[in-house]
This record gives sequence, structure tokens and C-alpha cells, in this order.
Amino acid sequence: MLLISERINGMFKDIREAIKKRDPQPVQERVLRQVKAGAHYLDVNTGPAVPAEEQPAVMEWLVTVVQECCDLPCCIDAPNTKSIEAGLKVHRGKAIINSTSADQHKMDELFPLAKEYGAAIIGLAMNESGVPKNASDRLALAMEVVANADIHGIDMHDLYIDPLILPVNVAQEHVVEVLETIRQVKLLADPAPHTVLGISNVSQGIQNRSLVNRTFLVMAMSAGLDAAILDVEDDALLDAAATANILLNREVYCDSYLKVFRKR
Ligand code: THG
Repeated sequence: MLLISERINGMFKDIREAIKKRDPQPVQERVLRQVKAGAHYLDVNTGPAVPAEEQPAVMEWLVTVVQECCDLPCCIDAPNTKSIEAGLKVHRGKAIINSTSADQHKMDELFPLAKEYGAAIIGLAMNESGVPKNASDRLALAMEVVANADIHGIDMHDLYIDPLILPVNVAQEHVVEVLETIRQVKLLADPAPHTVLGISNVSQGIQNRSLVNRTFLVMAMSAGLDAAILDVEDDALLDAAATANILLNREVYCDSYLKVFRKR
């Protein structure tokens, strides 16, 4: 299970303020906490407060500041291609591009970029009409992404399909459809693409967030989820993931499996 830390995101106040002042220290402190907690990748997102014209420069600054203090690779999360490319230019190691939609013009921009920089890429099961309601419509968009990735010579091991989970209080009927999408994505190609989800989306705006997040993560893992953007500082969440890993027979059991999971 690939653990992608969600925390280096301008959506959070400390990161937003640090970006505003171009102060590396709060970012780097937070990065070191993600490393300690066991993150494999850091999702890096400038957040909604940065004006569009400043976003590429801020992404360049943020990726640089992050990689100055750790050796983790980044999942470069931005709505526009310019910001993603600005991040890729200064990135060390194998980045993940977050993300392309199933829109033709996005895929035509972002798959060549993934190829050029040797990056992996997340493909969302959405297009300009939005996020589909059911699994079969999500899978149709996932298939578009898979076919276009293949045309651009993207290795299926470098493709992560994200069925997109929405908050359970606004789209409750989507959750089982997302789980079904996770299962069936594995049938779209051989070798199959990976799957990824932004776990915290499911609990935005509701109570008992940690409980809802870890319950959903375990369900998604059981459906075959390969990677998750999540709060790696949530100990109960990581313990649940570690335990699911054992129960799904993905790791050999040992008494110290909780500790072992965080060291991988
Ligand atoms: N798929 C992909 N990328 C993604 C998402 C996804 N990137 C962004 C997001 N979803 C994943 N990251 C977060 C980060 C934070 C929160 C949710 C998802 C979150 N933030 C608090 C909130 O909104 O309540 C903010 C708390 C605060 O302000 O302190 O929940 O799905 N590919």
C-alpha cells in the first residue's frame, strides 16, 4: 500500500501562511513529521488561495523546499499543466503527476509530460461533465484514460486510476460505486493499472472523521486499493491499514507488524 501524505497542501492554514510569507520552516517541519509517520510520497498542492498566475512559481518553490529536507518523492497536485510542469522541472526522483481527467485535451497535455519526466500519473474517472454517479460510468472514463495512456506509451505500472470519492454526507450512494470501480479497474488491462483514492474526501464536513476515514480505507483496501492520499499522522488510520494488510495476506504476520508497516 503506497502512502501519500495529504498534508503539504495550502488548504491547511500552516502551509497556506508559509506560502504567503515564502517561509520554508513551517513546511519543512511538517514534511519531517510526514517522513517520521511513514509517508512514501508527499502530495504537494499550493491550495486554493494562490492566484492562478502565481501558481507555477509557488509550486516550484514548494517542491524545492520539500525536497531540501527529505528524500521523498512528490505527488505534484495542481489543476493546471503549467504548475505541474514547474514542479516537475525542479523535482528529484520519480514524481507522480496529480492528475489528468478523462478529457482529451488534458490527457494530450499530461501524458507526454509524464513520459518526458519519467513520472507516474493519476487519471481521474471524471470529465468536464463531472464525476459519474455509478461504477459503470466511472469505469468507462477509466477505460478512456487507460487507452490514451497506452497510446502515449505509459507503462500501466505508472498509471493510477482514481475513481474519486466524494463526502458521504453529500453523495452517500457513491461510496459503494467507488468500491466497485476499484474492483473492476483491475479488469481493464493486463497488466492492470494501479488504483488510488483521496481518503479524507469521504469525511469532509462530518463528525467522527478519523473513524469514517479508517473504515473507508479498510473497505477500499479489501476491494484492492493500491495507493491512498491520506493523513499519515492519524495513528489509528495507519494501524487500521497495517492490520488490513495482514488480514488480506499482503504481508507476513509478525507480532510487531504495526511497527514494520511504518518502516516500509
Ligand atoms: N484525488 C486526488 N488528489 C486529491 C484528492 C483526491 N488531492 C486533494 C484531496 N483529494 C486529498 N487531500 C486532502 C487534503 C485535505 C483534506 C481532504 C483531502 C481535508 N482538509 C480539511 C477539510 O477540508 O476539512 C481542512 C482542514 C483544515 O483546514 O485544517 O479534509 O481525491 N487524485
